[in-house]
Amino acid sequence: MVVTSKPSIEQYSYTRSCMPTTFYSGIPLIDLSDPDSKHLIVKACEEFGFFKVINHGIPVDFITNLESKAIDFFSLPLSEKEKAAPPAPLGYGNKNIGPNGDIGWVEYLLFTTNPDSSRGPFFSVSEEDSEKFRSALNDYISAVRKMACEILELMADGLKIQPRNAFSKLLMDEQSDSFFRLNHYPPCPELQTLGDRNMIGFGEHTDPQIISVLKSNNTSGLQISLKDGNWISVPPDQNSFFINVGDSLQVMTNGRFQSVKHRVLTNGLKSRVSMIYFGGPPLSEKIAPIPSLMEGEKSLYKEFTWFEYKRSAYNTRLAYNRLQHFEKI
Ligand code: GA4
Repeated sequence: MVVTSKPSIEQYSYTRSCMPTTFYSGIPLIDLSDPDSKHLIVKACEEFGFFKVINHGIPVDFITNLESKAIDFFSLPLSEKEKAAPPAPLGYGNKNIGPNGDIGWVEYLLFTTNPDSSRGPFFSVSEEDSEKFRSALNDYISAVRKMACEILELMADGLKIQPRNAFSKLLMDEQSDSFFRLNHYPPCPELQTLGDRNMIGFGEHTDPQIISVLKSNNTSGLQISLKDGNWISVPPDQNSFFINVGDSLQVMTNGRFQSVKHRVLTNGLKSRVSMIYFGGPPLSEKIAPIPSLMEGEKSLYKEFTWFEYKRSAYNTRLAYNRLQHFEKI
């Protein structure tokens, strides 16, 4: 992160009148070992588009290993980070989010989970470090993808969709267009001088893909928007995963599940590190409501492929309602 002087923090966005440390206690909690979890998952996706997962079965070593490698990377001098993973457009990013002028108090590594492209330019710092990092990433991403698929299959069961891999097969497809993101939100001590304003680490948005799996350290900052439009702060939990419904799943369920609007607020004292897997379909996949969910209902959306949605999404600012172009009037 570039070291900032006081005046430059004014270039960031802020929100007023919310209390980032008042945590919301009603986030749905899904125990993956509970035989009833499929019904609870469906309910959580309908009401929040968001839930927390425990008993996930992901080896702790995979998590701590990747997290410590991410921290090592973000601790490098800026010039080293830029050299090790140049943005092209994936790679290391600092403050700038996406191609359309959004900025946040964040630095990150962003790449596709396709094995070929993740080989890319990462960690040219040392060949040995690169190899270790790649192996930590592969272990983590494979385990998280497996859990995401299990959750998508429970969703399909809960929705009585046949076959039960109707969603998960899209993530397992060799051509699946999935992403992975490591975010570092440095603390911003100058925040104390800002009164009741909160600085934006990552601006409000919904995720375009099917499902996102987020893991963070114990630092607060993540907020989600409830259906009534109120923002609530998610209590951090370093031992659990958080799941977001993405825009594509909203379409595939014909609006029964809602993609969740979320954002991250900057912390004045502690660093926040998060790791997010964005499970997406192949580029050529038609995104449309699953026929068995329609039962006499009309599709709320015009037909489109994931490629068309992505192309349109990359022309928008973060906070934009991307699905509106694809809604039937
Ligand atoms: C939001 C979810 C993921 O982080 C992401 C983001 C992507 C980017 O950072 O390049 C986008 C954003 C995200 C949606 C709209 C466009 C694209 C930034 C942006 C302004 C990697 C993704 O897939 O979509």
